[in-house]
Amino acid sequence: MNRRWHVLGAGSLGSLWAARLYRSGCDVELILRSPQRLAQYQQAGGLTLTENGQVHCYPVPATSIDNCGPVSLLLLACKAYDASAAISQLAPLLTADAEVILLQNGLGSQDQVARLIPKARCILASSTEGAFRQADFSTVFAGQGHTWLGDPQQSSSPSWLEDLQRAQINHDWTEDIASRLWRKLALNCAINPLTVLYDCRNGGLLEHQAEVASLCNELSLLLHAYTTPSTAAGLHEEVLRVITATAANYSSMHQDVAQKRRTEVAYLIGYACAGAERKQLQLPKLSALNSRLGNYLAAHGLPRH
Ligand code: NAD
Ligand code: KPL
Repeated sequence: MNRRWHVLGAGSLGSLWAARLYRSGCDVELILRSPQRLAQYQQAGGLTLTENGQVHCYPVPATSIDNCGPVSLLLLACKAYDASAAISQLAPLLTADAEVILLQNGLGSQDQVARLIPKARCILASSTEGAFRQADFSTVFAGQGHTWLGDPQQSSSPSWLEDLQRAQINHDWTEDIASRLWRKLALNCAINPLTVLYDCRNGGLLEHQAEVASLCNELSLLLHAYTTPSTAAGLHEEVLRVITATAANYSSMHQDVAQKRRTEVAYLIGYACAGAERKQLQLPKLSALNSRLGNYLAAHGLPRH
């Protein structure tokens, strides 16, 4: 089918998606934030992707936001805290039947975006793929994973899933994407803030098992309040499994802090604490952790939110 993919955000995941879609024969155009950024991209000659030790450069076509034509299928691949501003810039370009895939981690940004583009179909994504930027327009595909996609408003699956299949982007369509996002959020809340505060790899949390267990207890209560009982089941066991399986890795939040990058804390533990408050749930350990983390970030010159 003759459809054009637009990908906003030539960062880690945006580049990973754009390169794979492009090489599978899809019509893809990257949207860069300015003509200057476009000139830098053109000088680089395309997106470089390192995968299993092999390096390839893909000359994916690109445009800047001010020169972009109509957008009917968009992958929004920026950080959660940039999503609203990015979609506000693009909103005038969206066609009447536009579909927008929201690839942000955590929760909260998806609702903010959806409110700004009420006529578009917003598809939510939750991904366990791992990629990082080696240099400008150069990305390393670091961890195979899976992406779940779904639309809380409409259960029918979109026809462009066939493009993901062809591009070998591992994915599944789910009718309960909200529960997937909540579960991932709970997992991230149980692991990431503690790795920052103890300045350790994920495996370092095995020395703080009581703290992890009491957090999982509270996070399970939160999942019960917002999702189905099966979404809350076995959270502590899964958290221990992930800590063990990723023992040698630094969590994404730890990496952000170590590189002095803003974190997505407002969309992770910040969102969890606000959700608890909305339901009048007392989650003292989670709330104390959020305060400690906020103080730590501020002391390191990073935004608390
Ligand atoms: P990233 O910082 O590498 O890339 C984001 C890109 O968006 C940057 O290049 C930035 O310049 C661009 N951008 C921001 N605002 C823009 C605008 N208005 N116009 C044009 N470009 C704009 O981030 P990432 O690692 O790709 O993460 C994206 C989302 O995916 C995050 O929510 C992250 O938590 C989630 N995620 C990432 C990974 C991973 O391995 N990288 C895995 C799972 C989930
Ligand atoms: O997703 C993660 C992250 O680092 O953001 C894991 C590895 C699951 C830790 O929470």
